[in-house]
Amino acid sequence: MSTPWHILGAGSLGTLWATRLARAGLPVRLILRDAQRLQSYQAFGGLTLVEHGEANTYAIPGETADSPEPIRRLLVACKAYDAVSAVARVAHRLAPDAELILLQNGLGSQEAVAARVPHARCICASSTEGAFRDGDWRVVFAGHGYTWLGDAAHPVAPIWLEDLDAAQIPHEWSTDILTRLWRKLALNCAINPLTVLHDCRNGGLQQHQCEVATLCAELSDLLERCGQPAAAQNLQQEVERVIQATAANFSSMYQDVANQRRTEISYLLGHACKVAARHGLKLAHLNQLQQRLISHLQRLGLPSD
Ligand code: NAD
Ligand code: KPL
Repeated sequence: MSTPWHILGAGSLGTLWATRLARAGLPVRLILRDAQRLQSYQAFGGLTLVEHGEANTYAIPGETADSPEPIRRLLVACKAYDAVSAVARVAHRLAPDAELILLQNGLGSQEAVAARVPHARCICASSTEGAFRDGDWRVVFAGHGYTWLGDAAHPVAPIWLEDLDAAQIPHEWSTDILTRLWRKLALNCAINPLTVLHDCRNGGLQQHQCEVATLCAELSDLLERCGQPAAAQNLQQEVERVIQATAANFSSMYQDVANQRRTEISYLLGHACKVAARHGLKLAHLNQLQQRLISHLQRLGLPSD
């Protein structure tokens, strides 16, 4: 039997992956937060994926972190701020050859997870797929996209990519995953906080072109300074292209704030400002943006970390 996929975090992306893997006949186990969530899940009888308006339910077995089965392949599908604590709860179950796939947006959480489980192979992912929950244990596949996977320490692709082919999860093995993660971080830093502060859709930033351009210039300096010149190339043009292409959408950070959910600020803007400070780089506008966003979140009573 092929190696089971353990899915840590049955939220939007976790469900999107779990249901497609299960649909392909691959063994999948969901690791739920606690006995209460497990009971709720079992009462529902499975995870539902809604795609092109059609809902299908998959009876994927669930368990908690203290289940005894060893874990060889773990998809970490929590938010960046939950990733280390969630992985710590299953660390004792990781087999000596365990591999972790980290789906978190931004940067910082991947390094923290790798430090917590130094013997496991950690593979980072950057995804443009989109999904959201529209009910308990139910997820809507909202945006078809692509997932790049890579391991900055070992360029060799893992054998289980064939499971992703079977599950029809569009993907590519990337030998420059860090560059991809930095590029996405820069895009998110140039767009997401401003949509929150100006209370607008992505397209609304066309009214704030100077502000966007100033941030792009500082972000490009940062990318150059931290050894990511390829991620800095034509950043402003790419940001303007994304603003135009996604003009009608609300950014993920905007949606988090609108739904009174904690944002991943520390792994986006927070990470950028921290790395800049470490390099002795003064990025006045980026720091000011971080302060404005923190004050805004605090005024709304939301966590600012
Ligand atoms: P989500 O909030 O929908 O799901 C996270 C899940 O993890 C929740 O169900 C939560 O209960 C669970 N969780 C947290 N701690 C846990 C623990 N200790 N044990 C078990 N479960 C635990 O989040 P999401 O939207 O799926 O996002 C996950 C990551 O993927 C984020 O970093 C996000 O930025 C990134 N991402 C999401 C999308 C998307 O469309 N949703 C797209 C690209 C990237
Ligand atoms: O990734 C995004 C997000 O909303 O998180 C885009 C659409 C690129 C805006 O930054």
